[in-house]
Amino acid sequence: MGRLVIPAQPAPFALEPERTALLMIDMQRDFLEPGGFGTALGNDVSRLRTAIAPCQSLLDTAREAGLFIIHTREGHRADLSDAPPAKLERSSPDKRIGACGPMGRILVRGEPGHDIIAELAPLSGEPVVDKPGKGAFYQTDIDLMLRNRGITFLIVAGVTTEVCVHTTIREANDRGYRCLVPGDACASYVPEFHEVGLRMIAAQGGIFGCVTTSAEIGAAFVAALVRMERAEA
Ligand code: C5J
Repeated sequence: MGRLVIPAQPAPFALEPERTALLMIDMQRDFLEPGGFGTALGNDVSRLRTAIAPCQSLLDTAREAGLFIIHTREGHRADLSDAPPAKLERSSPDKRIGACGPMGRILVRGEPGHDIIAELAPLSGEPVVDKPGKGAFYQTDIDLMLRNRGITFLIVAGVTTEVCVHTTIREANDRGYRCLVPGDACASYVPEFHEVGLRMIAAQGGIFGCVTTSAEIGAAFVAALVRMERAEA
């Protein structure tokens, strides 16, 4: 498909599709549907749902272009042996990780709330990485999977902007990946954290990466596919 240049802040982002992966961060029922971890922390989970349609559009684009797609889920073993006490202690016992809620035990692997929302269900062949922390690189094999494929560019979307998306981008940036963040495909329970989180990524010449929209990414890939079809005709 050749090199693509996507309009972005603070500068256009050039990527090679063959070396690009889409990371869909934690689009789980526990964060996006009432009755899960988001609700337990006192949040209005409907705020996160603005990211669903842009994430669907990104998945369509990535699948059409044959990009490597990885979905992540934050959660813990049933015995909580991989959950640090500092993380467990944050809320009252009936609302913390491992407590029983309407979607099963909160943020526990295998429970209904831990699943990715139906709208963004992974297709077969798209790996799902279970992570015990905020960052997708912490205590997971994601770096190995990306390096084995020769991936150096990441498109990172999901929730929440300032927590798991930000932590993942920071981890990726330190490991040398070039990150592009479609801001409309990320969301936060706190709108100003979302805004400032995106600004922080693109600040200081793109200190953690570049910020764009799902529409810009879609348009760049469509244009590249059209160019390819014309060249082949
Ligand atoms: C949080 C996440 N917010 N996926 N997790 O605890 O951002």
